[in-house]
Amino acid sequence: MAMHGASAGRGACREAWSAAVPVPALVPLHMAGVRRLLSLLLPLAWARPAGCGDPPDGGWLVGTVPEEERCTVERADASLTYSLFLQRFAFSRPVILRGVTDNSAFRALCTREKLLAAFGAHLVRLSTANTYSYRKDTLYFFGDNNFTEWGPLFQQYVPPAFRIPGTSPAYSFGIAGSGSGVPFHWHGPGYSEVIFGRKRWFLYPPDKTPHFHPNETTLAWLYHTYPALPLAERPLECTLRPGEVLYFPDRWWHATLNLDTSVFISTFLG
Ligand SMILES: O=C(O)CCC(=O)C(=O)O
Repeated sequence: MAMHGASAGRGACREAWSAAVPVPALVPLHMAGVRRLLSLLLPLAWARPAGCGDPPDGGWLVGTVPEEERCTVERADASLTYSLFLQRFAFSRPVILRGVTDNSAFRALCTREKLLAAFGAHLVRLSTANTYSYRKDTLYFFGDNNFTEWGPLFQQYVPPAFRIPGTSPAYSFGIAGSGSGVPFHWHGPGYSEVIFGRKRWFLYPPDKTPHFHPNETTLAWLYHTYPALPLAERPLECTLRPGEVLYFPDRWWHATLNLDTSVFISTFLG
């Protein structure tokens, strides 16, 4: 896995990373004890926010999967109040929130180098879709986090403040290669924030079942099914970038496609 992406310049910071030393792939060798994990993470707790010393794109690989022509998911900024969120979005449609939380400290812990240092020796279970038995060709790490091991990292994450009454939050942290994704499925409401990379989302309301085949990956669906959809049958869609948080309401169909290697964290409201 390459250490740095091909995205265009981040000024002076870029040079420092062009000679990055390769590190072992993020593949687990054995389960380590909590004691060891904490000792690995402790120095990270003092990490400064991402800055000049950090690689562009967190050291994660930039992909070539295309973005949508036009983002059709509404966006809101920090001026969105809780009552407006409840009124306009919580129970009716998705929204992308920008500038609602500052996760620069968490982001600084999620560079490839830092995650390898803290978790590179740990066993992780790779997942794919969670409603059907899809062909396992876009496996990636998400949704099966051991909260004892990953807890110290999660403690640094600042989730979006808006809650849905009667629900409580649960995190799911993930790292995914370019071209991987989860095909259409639905469940309860939640948030998904991109920490590094880009993640493209496709969404349909609960009463509009998407055209898709349970054994088809999102990438295959994008190339084979999506182009033939009449405009009126296209999903809502948008590509999320670092710092952006998607809110999806209860039972909305959604599929994801990781355009780059992406690092992300979901907050499920169950
Ligand atoms: O973030 C992803 O790629 C998949 C997340 C998702 O759709 C889910 O966990 O339900």
